[in-house]
Amino acid sequence: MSELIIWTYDWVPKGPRGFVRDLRLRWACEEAGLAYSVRTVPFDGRQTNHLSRQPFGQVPFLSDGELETFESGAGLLHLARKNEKLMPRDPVGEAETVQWMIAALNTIEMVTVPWWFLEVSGEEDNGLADWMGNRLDQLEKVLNEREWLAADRFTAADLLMADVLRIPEVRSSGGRPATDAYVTRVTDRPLFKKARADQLAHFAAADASRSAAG
Ligand SMILES: N[C@@H](CCC(=O)N[C@@H](CS)C(=O)NCC(=O)O)C(=O)O
Repeated sequence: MSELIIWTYDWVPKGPRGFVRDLRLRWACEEAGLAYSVRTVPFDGRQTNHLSRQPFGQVPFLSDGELETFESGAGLLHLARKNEKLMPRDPVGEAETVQWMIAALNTIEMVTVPWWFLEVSGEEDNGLADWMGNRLDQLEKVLNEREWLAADRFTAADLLMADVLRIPEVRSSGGRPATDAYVTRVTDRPLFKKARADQLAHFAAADASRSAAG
């Protein structure tokens, strides 16, 4: 079997630690029991230093033998196809899982990320607040009626949706108890905690080698 390699940065500032999207792939491998290793590209010079592998200079990307794929969603789908724990094999369960993975990225994260950028830029009136609030209200109705998004059990769709929603600021307006309970339920999983701890340890070790290098 070919070796799975998750590629991330060699270092990032403290702010994004615990949220860098290699965590999605680490967590998925852990849930599926897939062996993997983590390798790095330099954070410094990221705008140009690995464009042949990730055309936007970002991370993560994933290699699996000859195959290499960027975008955390694509990496997650690749892993989900390998293991039923992440995505059921029956056509209905699979379609539900894929549909909610795309919804996490293209309906929820597509507004939460720009909303958050405007928020941290100090804009007094965040013009995306209503749009994001509306999407989160709609999702709250769904989560009020079910424990998991697809196939009545944990899948890669929950992994991705919870990872999008766990940014504390996104849920800071409150008033969506089903969503809060969902995020807690998914991120209470021991293998999420392991993946997060591993990412934090990776960047802490990078601090140590940076300061040793002077
Ligand atoms: N849509 C991409 C987004 C990747 C992304 O935003 N990666 C961040 C780390 S979580 C990054 O590389 N940021 C540095 C940059 O954009 O220069 C994915 O899901 O893989």
